[in-house]
Amino acid sequence: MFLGLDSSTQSLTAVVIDPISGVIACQLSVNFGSEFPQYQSPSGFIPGGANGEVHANPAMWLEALDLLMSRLAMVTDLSEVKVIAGSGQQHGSVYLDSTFDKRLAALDGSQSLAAQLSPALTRPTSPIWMDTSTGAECEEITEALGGSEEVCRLSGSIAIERFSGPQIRRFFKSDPAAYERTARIHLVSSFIASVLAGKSVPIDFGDGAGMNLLNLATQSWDSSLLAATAPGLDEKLLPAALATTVQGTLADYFVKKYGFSAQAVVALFTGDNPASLVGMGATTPGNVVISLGTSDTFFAAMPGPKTDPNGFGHVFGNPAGGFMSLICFRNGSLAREALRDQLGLDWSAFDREALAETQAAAGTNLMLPFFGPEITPRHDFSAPVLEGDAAFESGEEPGLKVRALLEGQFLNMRLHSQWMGVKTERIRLTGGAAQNDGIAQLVANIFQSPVERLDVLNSAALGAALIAAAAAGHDLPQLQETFCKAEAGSALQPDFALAGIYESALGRFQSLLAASR
Ligand code: XUL
Repeated sequence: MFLGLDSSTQSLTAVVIDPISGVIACQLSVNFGSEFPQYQSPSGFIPGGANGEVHANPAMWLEALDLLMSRLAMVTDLSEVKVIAGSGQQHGSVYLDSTFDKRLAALDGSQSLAAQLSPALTRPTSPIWMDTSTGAECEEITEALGGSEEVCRLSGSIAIERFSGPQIRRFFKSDPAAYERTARIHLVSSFIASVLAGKSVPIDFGDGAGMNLLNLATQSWDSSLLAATAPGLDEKLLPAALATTVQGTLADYFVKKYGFSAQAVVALFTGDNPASLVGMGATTPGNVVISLGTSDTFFAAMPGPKTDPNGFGHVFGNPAGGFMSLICFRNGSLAREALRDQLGLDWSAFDREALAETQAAAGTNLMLPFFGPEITPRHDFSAPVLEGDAAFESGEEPGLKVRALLEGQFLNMRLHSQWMGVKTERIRLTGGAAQNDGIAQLVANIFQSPVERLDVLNSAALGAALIAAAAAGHDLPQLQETFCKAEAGSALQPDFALAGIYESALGRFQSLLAASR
């Protein structure tokens, strides 16, 4: 059996797979907010931070690891687990002094992980991906490199507030003595992997690319980015490596306390998005995952390290080798819900009015679907922009508005993923709104690609379990074939007759966008 863990913003999840019988043997989650109220982090982070700070306490993640393992041991024979791999929320960074590795090597089963390892933290809490406090540091790094294009060309993303490099720089500037005492900097992923391995293990290429520090072309820490971030940083990071590499045996602590085999090994952990790419069965170029959530995300495998000339999208390492894109759209469900409420509709009316009753209007009316600031494209929109016929612009036919909003969202996605230069051959759609047949058909029509829906609950933790099995020599494409199947009957073909209509709508959408910014 193979164990995948995902340490996300709100919870720690485990998925155990048996690749021979092709079954998920067990899935379990521990919710940080409800299980550990003493950390006062109901949604997994400390609310009310000043100046855009969003931090979480790493001790809480450690308590969750102990609790999850104890619950897993009650329902699974953990001595059957051969390899453990995992993923973490991306960008979160953990700062540790020189006692960390000694503490890891001497973990005592009679005490908790949190009690034994927390004293090694040089920064008591970790900035996570929701943090926006590093605007000044992003500017300084960008200036030192001679501009955003260069930071993006080297690292795959322009300097971004939530990325770990700017966060490290802010720590160095605000508490230089504590930075100096920091011997090791980990990401959430490599921190948890290190605890399991009983020694500090590297950051992988997937998660490492979310730091503005990894050189995509050489897959190693970039000396000019390191120098622009903080002094002595190279000594605090281990060389980055591929996720599927095994790092050593599981620490004795877990063997004795939870009944794992002494032969169980730990593979490198990666970021939750790279792990999801694996868990959604989308690691080969041509496959695209669109996740419809509070924000929408688009991610896809890429053969080479191409970067977004506009600097909106990100490039990370693909755990299966090669690269992947990640593009976030802030106005996802937020915008869908805002329009639904404005028009006083429920979801089924949204679907019916928009899509069944307005078929003939496909590609006619345009809406820039932004109810507030957007990041792709980066602009402070305040309300949607409309361009179309009188019935649409006056709002007398609400269905036309719904159609134009959804078309606008997916035209915007198609437009801002073109830089990847990879032809979309199959889209795997996930997230709440993916279950809506009208929306799924619209995605197929706009991208002119088949769309499948996937019945995967915990795609990152499942991806991690597949990485664990691949690290032991199982064939990854074969594993994906078994574990990442589309829901029966969920596949939709595009309406090819609409290809030209949406091609022309895409051009008009682009012009409207250019005129509105
Ligand atoms: C990606 C990002 C988020 C986190 C969520 O850049 O910030 O998707 O990985 O866990």
